Amino acid sequence: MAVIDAKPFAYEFDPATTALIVIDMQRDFIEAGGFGASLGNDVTLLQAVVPATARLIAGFRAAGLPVIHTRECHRPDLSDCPPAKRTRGNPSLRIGDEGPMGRVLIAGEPGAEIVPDLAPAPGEYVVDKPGKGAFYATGLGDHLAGLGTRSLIFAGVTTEVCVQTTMREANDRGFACLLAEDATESYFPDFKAAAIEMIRAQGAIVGWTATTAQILEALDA
Ligand code: TIU
Repeated sequence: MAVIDAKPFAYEFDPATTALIVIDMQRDFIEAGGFGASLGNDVTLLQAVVPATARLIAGFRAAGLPVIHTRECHRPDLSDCPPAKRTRGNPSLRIGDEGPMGRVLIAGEPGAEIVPDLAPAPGEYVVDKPGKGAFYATGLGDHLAGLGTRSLIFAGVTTEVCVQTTMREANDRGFACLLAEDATESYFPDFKAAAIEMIRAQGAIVGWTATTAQILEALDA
């Protein structure tokens, strides 16, 4: 067993049954002209966690452990996009509209791709998901069951939306979840801080948190 001096207490895991999940590090959330920007957000905040996320991915690859990537996106005919999601609020571009990176949040369009620095390696599992959580309406649960995964390390964006939703889904499915604090980001720094607090409150009610350096050190040990 490996151990991380995590918060709120030590996180013990068997690397052989651990996977990394990188949530939605897509151009649509991280670059100008995408879905995140269309909602009125400052996307430059999210770019800051690309290097730490890249180090985490490299560490898992070097250890021969699974790296799983998710992408929030919809079918071109929008058949998997509930109208309640598409019509929500007053964005400058709606899901499916043509933007500078192609149609917003549509599978196969440039904006839906993962940023080049974090591109999936050949053979790595990529989950296209219509919701904020990565288990809803995807094959992720079956894939993890096939791998025998028990522990999940999380990175990606945004902390309080797709990362937290997926961690909660995973926690309910019996996975021991740990979030890399410096490899996740929100458009709202206060929301990131609050999400991290609520994940690890009440004796790790949703999961643990630790730094990328701590995680990599534990993998090396
Ligand atoms: N808007 C926002 O903060 N996030 C999302 O819509 N999706 C993800 O978090 N991936």
